[in-house]
Amino acid sequence: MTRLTGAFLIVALAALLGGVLTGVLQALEHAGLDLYPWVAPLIRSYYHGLTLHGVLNVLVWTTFFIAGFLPFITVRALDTPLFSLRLGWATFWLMTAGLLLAAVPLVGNAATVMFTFYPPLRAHWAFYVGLTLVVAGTWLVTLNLVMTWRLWRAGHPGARTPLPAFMSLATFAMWTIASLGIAAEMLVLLVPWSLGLVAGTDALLARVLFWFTGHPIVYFWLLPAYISWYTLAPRQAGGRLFSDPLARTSFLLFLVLSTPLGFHHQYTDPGIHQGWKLVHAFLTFAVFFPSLLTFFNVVASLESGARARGGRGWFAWFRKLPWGDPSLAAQVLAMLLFTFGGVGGLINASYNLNLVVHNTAWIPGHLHLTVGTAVTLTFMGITYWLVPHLTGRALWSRRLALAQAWLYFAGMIVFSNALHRLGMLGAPRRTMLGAAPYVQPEWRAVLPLVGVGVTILFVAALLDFLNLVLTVTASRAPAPAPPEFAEALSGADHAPAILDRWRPWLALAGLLILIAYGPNLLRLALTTPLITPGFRVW
Ligand code: HAS
Ligand code: CU
Repeated sequence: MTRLTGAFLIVALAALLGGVLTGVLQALEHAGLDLYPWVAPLIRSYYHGLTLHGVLNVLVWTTFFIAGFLPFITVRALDTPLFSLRLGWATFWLMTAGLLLAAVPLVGNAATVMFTFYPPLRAHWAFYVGLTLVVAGTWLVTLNLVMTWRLWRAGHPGARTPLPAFMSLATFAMWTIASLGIAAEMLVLLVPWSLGLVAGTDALLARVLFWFTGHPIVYFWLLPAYISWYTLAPRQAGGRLFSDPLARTSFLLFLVLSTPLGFHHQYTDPGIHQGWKLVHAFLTFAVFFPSLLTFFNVVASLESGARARGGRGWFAWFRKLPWGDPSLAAQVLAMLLFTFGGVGGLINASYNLNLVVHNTAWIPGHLHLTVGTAVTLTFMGITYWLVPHLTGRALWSRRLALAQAWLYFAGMIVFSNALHRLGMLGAPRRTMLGAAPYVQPEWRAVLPLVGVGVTILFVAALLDFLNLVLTVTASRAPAPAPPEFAEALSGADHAPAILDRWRPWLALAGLLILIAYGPNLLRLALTTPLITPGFRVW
């Protein structure tokens, strides 16, 4: 199990490094420093680099980290071995093979279609087939987790599923339902089209299927970070989880509500009645709620730790958190920035405000606070105990790790603030602004900050890699024990039995998806002629 988790982690971190290196180029380009001519044989254009950055960071880094981390958490929480280690390795190799297949056209500039791969941009078939294999691999993770849980259940009839395992299962159950959209998009539209088996495609149908998965995928990235915030961080802070039943409720709400709201990415798309967009907007406001529950529960838990360490006052206790622990510090800093990411998300979700920010630099501002900080900085914080645990070697330098977390926090404040401001001034996203003739004077004042922020972020990321590499190669001290799961002030026995059942919630999730997507998908599937030709614009 240790080696399996480690294998996933290595691929994840390698992808993060690739994404970081390509990301720097984009930001410096915005700040007026065009380095693309220097890397021309490797990266052919701004858009080639941008696609690499997006795919490696949001799709590969997250997915591989999660596919390694959650099975690790589950078997620890259930205190049983994984149902099948062989299935685990088969999953790893399937996902890695898919990744390598997709990487060939990606690196070779034959799949410069951004991480959203909207048709009629057309990539090489290997890109679509490779990504499909990665998704299929994640379903095998679900299978392994479910079987592990069933074996545990057989030996523990009537017992409440331990919270970390329950949350891991809920995360993968949610994702497995959500990923049906992208699987359909790949198998029905993109793969046959890229192979030349069908003559054309359709942008709207593809986008609907893409966002069916594309919104809930953000919770597939977020929930593993939440698992750490709920089940480990309170203990790392010296306290207890405030409420176990409330935590379960939050994850069940994510299971039910994550998928049926993808139209909030398509407010400006023609061909979908605005009434349906309104339904998805309201459901988006509903899925805000489990994050508010999380906010309350996690802050109360951290507070219990800080008070146990002598913290006083309404807010002053905050300083009494064990700030010297880099793993916890990274996660609390990630939480702080996530609050702003959440506020921005609400703005995005509001139909009329979305019209102001859609397709502007505001959106990358939002996504770097969420997946780029809440998720990534939390995962970095997790590696600070997980890598030592897996290798048996203590973290090379705790002080370097602390510096890394704070630098990342500071760099992201500068960077994301600049992007949000640029967006409100109308600067478009996904654009090589240095080459755009329409750059406004008021953008010019803000653009250098994009470069400054990213330079700080870049240093922080490199410090992270340096620390991990030195941990593996040069650290001699034995690793301390990994953090235990937090006990709860209000424990699992307070949770009503319905909170430990799957069928009612899965049925409810299916029903809501049917209502929110059924009529539109049916109409589009029946009426859409697949006639749009593919384009290669790079
Ligand atoms: Fe989003 C676009 C709406 C959350 C990622 N989002 C994106 C895109 C990405 C993304 C990648 O409605 C761009 C896609 C593309 O390329 O086009 N988003 C939301 C809403 C939420 C939200 C309502 N997004 C996320 C998360 C992401 C993510 C999470 C990744 C992990 N987003 C949108 C919309 C768009 C969008 C529209 C489309 C925009 C457009 O026009 O294209 C909510 O789920 C957010 C809820 C979050 C909160 C914050 C809770 C805070 C917590 C921390 C508490 C602890 C603290 C510690 C503060 C309510 C839990 C304090 C400590 C003490 C001790 C005091
Ligand atoms: Cu969304």
